[in-house]
Amino acid sequence: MRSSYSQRVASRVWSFTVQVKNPHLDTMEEDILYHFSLGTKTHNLPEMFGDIKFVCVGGSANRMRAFAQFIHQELQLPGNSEEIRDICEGTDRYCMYKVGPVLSISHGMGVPSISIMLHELIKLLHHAHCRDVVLFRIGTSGGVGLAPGTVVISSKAVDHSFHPQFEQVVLGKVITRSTELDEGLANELLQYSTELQDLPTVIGNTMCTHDFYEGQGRLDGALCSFSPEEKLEYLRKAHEAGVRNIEMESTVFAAMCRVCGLKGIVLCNALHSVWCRDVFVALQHRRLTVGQIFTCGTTFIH
Ligand code: R2B
Ligand code: URA
Repeated sequence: MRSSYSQRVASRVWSFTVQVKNPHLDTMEEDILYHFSLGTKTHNLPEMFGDIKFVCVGGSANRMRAFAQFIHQELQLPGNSEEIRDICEGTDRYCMYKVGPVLSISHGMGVPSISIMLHELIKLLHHAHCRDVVLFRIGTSGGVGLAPGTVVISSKAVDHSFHPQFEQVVLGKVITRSTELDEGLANELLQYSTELQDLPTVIGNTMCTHDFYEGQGRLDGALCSFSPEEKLEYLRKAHEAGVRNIEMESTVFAAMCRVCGLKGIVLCNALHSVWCRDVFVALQHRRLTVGQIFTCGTTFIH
């Protein structure tokens, strides 16, 4: 029989606090989490969030509400899952739902959007004195040489040159941070996927781009500065470098989790293969994504 999550936590002797890496925070009288519409003076963050063990983040507000409702039903929590409240209702930047030990948050599209959310989330978990938190990005992506619907568990997030790094400009200078993810957790999830029916899953590198169109080699944007052959050559090189899917948030997600002592997992459904693209298949698989990700998330909690 598989051991429970808490047994696994105990056997790993986990006791990770969430570390903010900013000495200035200690000197501040109040910390306002602007884009969550929460603050240390206006809200009792330890009481509201102290028991959080899993944070699941994804791009779309509707999807993350649906995810929270699904978890609510899976955990058989009291009350009507239709009535779960958006904790961030004071702002329309992100939505946030708490269901038992699970926090479900939307992050919008692209590195700048998820990065703002992650700064405030990490501070929130720190102020709430949360321990042993695992952070999942559950998202959509374009597959590279994969059957549509395949789930990719990221071994690392890589940049446009296939390097496992995230470059952040700070005071006009580039700071480079590592984007390696937890190999043990990735293997654990892969193991679970073998127990589920019809859940093709692979571990691979996830390439994070700063654009959906030219940045991902698409020929159908408003601009296109390359030929179909050049596109295929780039994707072939990406595949050779271990890239199995492409999305737009994983590098900053991985980098910030690493620096702040959080276990981070990136789980994406490859909506379609960018080598054999079919918009209708992609749309059908959008529904499948949610189903598959639910299964992964809930299996992990059991
Ligand atoms: C996946 O899907 C979005 C683009 O359509 C982007 O946020 C991502 O990473
Ligand atoms: N998200 C992306 O960033 N790219 C895709 O191809 C699909 C979803």
